[in-house]
Amino acid sequence: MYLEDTKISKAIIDTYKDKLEDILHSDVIIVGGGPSGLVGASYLAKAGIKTTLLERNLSIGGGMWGGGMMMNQIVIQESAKSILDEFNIGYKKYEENYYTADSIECVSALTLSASQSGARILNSISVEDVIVKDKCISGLVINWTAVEKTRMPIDPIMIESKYVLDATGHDASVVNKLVTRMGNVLNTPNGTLEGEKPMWADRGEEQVIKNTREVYPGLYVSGMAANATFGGQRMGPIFGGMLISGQKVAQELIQKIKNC
Ligand code: 48F
Repeated sequence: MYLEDTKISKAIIDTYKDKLEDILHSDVIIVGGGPSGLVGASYLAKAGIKTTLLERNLSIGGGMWGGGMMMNQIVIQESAKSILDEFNIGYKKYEENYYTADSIECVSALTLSASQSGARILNSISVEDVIVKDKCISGLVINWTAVEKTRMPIDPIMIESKYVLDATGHDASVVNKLVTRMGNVLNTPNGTLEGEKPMWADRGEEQVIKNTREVYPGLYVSGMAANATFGGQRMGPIFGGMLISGQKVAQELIQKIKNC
């Protein structure tokens, strides 16, 4: 059958418009498609929560693709092994409490699970600002990453949600924007970002789970953004904490949304 050039274009325009319309209102918007954001998106969507995940880059996966120094292997500890099992990701025991997995398989499996669970995933979109009403985050301001990168003077559009999850890694870019706009309003010791502390894998992995929580009404942090916000150590290419952080934030949000 003959393939019409413009029919292909129209199919893309029509169906992408549906996606954009669909994300105008979400229960949870996750900013950042790294490991913690992807795991969070997967659990939330599986629980029937309307979840949107926005990623600045063309590819989903954040810092996981490159393993350690571009050697595409990651390390996972015992406490996160059950999450690998749940997502059907293969791993090998290296030593007691050290398991290795292929970073490409991990990103692919987490992305497929989030997408097939019903999370709406949009790439090449950057979150550039927050919507705050009555001292509560109620949505985000978004634009094409291409606009951000070329600094074209083009106005963004706005989307709403009950909750926002900052899963933007080291940048903690949603939290940073909130502080720029509102001052020291965070639920941290100094009301502002406490900043990431030096490398200490063992400590950082513990802290990232503890630091995964609400930092301002309506705004949660997970993954490295949680340690940047609450002042935790960095931990490098061990990823168990990232996975557990995504699981923890999803469990908390599911409970909050279902109880209200
Ligand atoms: O950094 P990232 O992988 O987040 P994470 O889940 O995982 C951290 C680890 O990868 C690693 C580590 C492990 O021990 O320390 O660093 O905390 O992914 C964050 C994603 O957020 C995107 C960014 O492109 C990346 O893919 N991102 C950042 N700012 C924005 C954004 C923004 N303003 N809008 C949309 N996406």
